[in-house]
Amino acid sequence: KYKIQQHNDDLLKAHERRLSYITSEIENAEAIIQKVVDFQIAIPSWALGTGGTRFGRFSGGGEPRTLEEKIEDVGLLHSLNQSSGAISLHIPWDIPQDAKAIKALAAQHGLKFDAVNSNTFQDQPDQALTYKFGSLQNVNKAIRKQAIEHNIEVIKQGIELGSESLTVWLSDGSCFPGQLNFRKAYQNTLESLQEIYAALPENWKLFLEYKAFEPNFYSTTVADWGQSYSYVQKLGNKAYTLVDLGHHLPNANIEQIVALLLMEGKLGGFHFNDSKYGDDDLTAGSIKPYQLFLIFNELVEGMDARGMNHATDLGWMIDASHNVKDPLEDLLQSVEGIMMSYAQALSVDRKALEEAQNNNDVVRAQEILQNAFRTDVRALVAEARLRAGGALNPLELYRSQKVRENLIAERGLKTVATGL
Ligand code: PSV
Ligand code: MN
Ligand code: MN
Repeated sequence: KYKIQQHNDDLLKAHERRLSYITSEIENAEAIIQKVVDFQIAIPSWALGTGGTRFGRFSGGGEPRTLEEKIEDVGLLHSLNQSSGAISLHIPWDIPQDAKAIKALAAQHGLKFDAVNSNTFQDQPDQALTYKFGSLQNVNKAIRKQAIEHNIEVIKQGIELGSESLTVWLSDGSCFPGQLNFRKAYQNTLESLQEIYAALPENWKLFLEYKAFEPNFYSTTVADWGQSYSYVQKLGNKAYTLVDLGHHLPNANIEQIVALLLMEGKLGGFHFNDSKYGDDDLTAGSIKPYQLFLIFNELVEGMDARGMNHATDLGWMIDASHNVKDPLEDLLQSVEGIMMSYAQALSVDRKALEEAQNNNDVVRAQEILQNAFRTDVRALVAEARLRAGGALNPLELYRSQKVRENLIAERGLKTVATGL
């Protein structure tokens, strides 16, 4: 549909030149290509439109107005890169009225449903009780019950769609000292989570996402990985911690957090994005690419040590927001950034690194990692896309095919995607 064949033919010669160079440089190039082919990153339904900030929102035009159109947009990304074969829904921003039809539409685009996300951080128009002072932690039992029931409803909707995990992110916390009894807030949250956990099907996972601050600015009830770990540990073996890269205090060593959670068997998955200041939700790999590489370095090492399947054993999702860029272009960039970090991590000489570590050869160890990070693996990632039936340069094809212009013609210039 997007003239992928012709595009690839045009770029093939230059691509092959680059590919032959990199495959002569990297010993396991063929294995890397295969692993990249298998790797899929779920696209969040809420990142297909312009998010904006609390100060304003500048609509980009042609944004999806319905769940069907969101699925079409992810299908479009997937047809270009063959790496975005899943969509993550946020309920009730997304309301799958007719689950069967929605599932069939997704299947037409080769898409699966990744984790479903619940929302107890906003009040909905038809909602009886307010979440102003928290949801699962609330001092009011009826409010906790309402939030629990919402989560159970989200699980039910997810089952209909073939989803197999629930992501819970809680904005619960407090804005001023004294507002909250921390112990009671913890206890209420735990008991509420236990009720939600009890409603999970056998093959499902529950991901508990942590976040240091915002919207609460004094305390957050699930604020860091240790707190999330403490809950999921108590909940049981279907509960895991979810790492959103933007949810840490400045300078946190995220790669070490990832290594430890993985070692404890409690790492569930990711929300990839990048940030300079806080929960900036920027394009993955755009600000701190070395950090993203170091995270993948721990993932590859730790998953291999545990005999895990890279493609299927963790939840790989993007969580992003766009203010000035075309959301679809931004998502293509994010997926590319993630794939590059993954490919670079796969190229690390593990044996040599272990040797250097055992000899306390700091310089050598550092050189090994930096060498992998400084290697241009773009041709390997492009080759993976080519083999999977995608475009050698998805962004270039997206632009030359005037995809956004066509979407604007079809959907209009002033569109408001549902979501934040
Ligand atoms: C919260 O900041 C968060 O990262 C959670 O994953 C939410 O579900 C999402 O953003 C909402 O945009
Ligand atoms: Mn997130
Ligand atoms: Mn966030």
